Amino acid sequence: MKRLLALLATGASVVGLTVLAGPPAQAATGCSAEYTITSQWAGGFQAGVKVTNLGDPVSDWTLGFTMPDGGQRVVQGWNATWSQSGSTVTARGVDWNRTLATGASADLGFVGSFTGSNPAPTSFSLNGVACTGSVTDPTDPPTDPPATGTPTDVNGQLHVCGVHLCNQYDRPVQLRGMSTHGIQWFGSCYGDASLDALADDWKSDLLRVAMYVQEDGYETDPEGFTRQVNRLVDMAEARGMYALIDFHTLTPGDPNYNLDRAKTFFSSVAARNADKKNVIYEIANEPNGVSWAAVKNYAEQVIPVIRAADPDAVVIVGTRGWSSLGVSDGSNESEVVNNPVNATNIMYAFHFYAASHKDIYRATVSRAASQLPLFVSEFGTVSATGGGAVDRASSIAWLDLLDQLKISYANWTFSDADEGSAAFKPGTCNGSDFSSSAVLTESGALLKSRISTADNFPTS
Ligand code: IDC
Repeated sequence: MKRLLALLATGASVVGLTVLAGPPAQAATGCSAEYTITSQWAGGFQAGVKVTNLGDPVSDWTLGFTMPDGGQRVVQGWNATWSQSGSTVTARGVDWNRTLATGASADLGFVGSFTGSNPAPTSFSLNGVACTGSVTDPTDPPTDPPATGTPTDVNGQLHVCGVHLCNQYDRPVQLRGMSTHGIQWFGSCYGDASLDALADDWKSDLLRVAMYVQEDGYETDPEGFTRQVNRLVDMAEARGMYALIDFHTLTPGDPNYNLDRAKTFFSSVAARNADKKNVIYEIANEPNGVSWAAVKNYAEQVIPVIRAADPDAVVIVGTRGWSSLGVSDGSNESEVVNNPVNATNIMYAFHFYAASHKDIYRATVSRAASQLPLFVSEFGTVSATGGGAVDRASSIAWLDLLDQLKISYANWTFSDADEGSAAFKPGTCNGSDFSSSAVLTESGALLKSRISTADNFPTS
């Protein structure tokens, strides 16, 4: 267990340093706060605060702390409403973390600026009560050693259990990975070298294979695209990654337009891949301009085709309003909760683009997650156009929320497209370097740092 004072003495601005506020030997009374500087650059830094409620449950909370150096300012924060007055910083819980049971934690963070030194904050308090408690040092060795082996070795055939994705031990897991761009355009990004990097360096759990149906995709060459998808399924399998077969309908938005194509495609890929354990089927990328009833009708015709060939695979169903659970069409998750697809072992897709979709969407996911099995089969760190700047604060708020809820995700895109959502700089896929930091965009660097952390896959 680390001690705040001892660590402060060693220099709290060291990148990656974790300190605990409060003398750990004291009996737990109210709260503990754990402050970590995750990165630091000239004049700026990013920090995380993990606050744990050690007292009675709270339904609303405000965290306070003091910045000891006059030049330290919170610039932009996430997972709380942040404000600063002089050296006093306050962070108030938001919809999805406002309630904290005894022992529960909330992870918040911010980007800050500083002028002098950048010492760790002091005087953490929760609802006015000093955080004098202690928590187990996260760097202590875990009692259960992490499972060894690839994601598919450890987890085997997946299935839906309650609102979660569960592994072969019937325990919830979160898969974190990347989506291809349209394989009709970016085939050169999906060879042995890039997929080795995805599995070995990124430690990705999954590859989403985005097979557009229109826009020069499947409809132009059904057999050729089916072969390409199967090839990528095999390449993912060889590297121990799950493969999400995405029937990437987008325009037109009514999936029923492609119903016959979907039946042909899925009966083929489901039969061919039935014995594999690494395949998940996503039957309609982003329904739009169409009712939930129409999407449900489509799902109830396509799912039996898959089940007939591959009975045990998980199937993901797109939702209304570009897979926003209806929110982008002025609706919400209740239309699905009240009228779910008549099938088992399915999940519902939720997509977001962090610069466009913020608190209302996050609140929807945090509400819906206790009622519907959700899978974020596509999201971007930028705007819904796929371009523009990375919205770092919103992206981190989203990723923290998905981690907390154990919702699996795939990021758009593992490609070198000339747009902000791409992980690689333009031209990368013409070369052979997919591993160095020089080939990553800002979005790619952020996602690689999130996806490559150790998985938590229970094995008993
Ligand atoms: C975008 C691509 C872009 C392409 C466009 C049209 O990034 O290069 O020109 O599609 O095909 C989605 C879709 C996804 C979009 C992405 C960004 O699922 O196909 O990709 N997006 O606009 N939904 C919301 C955003």
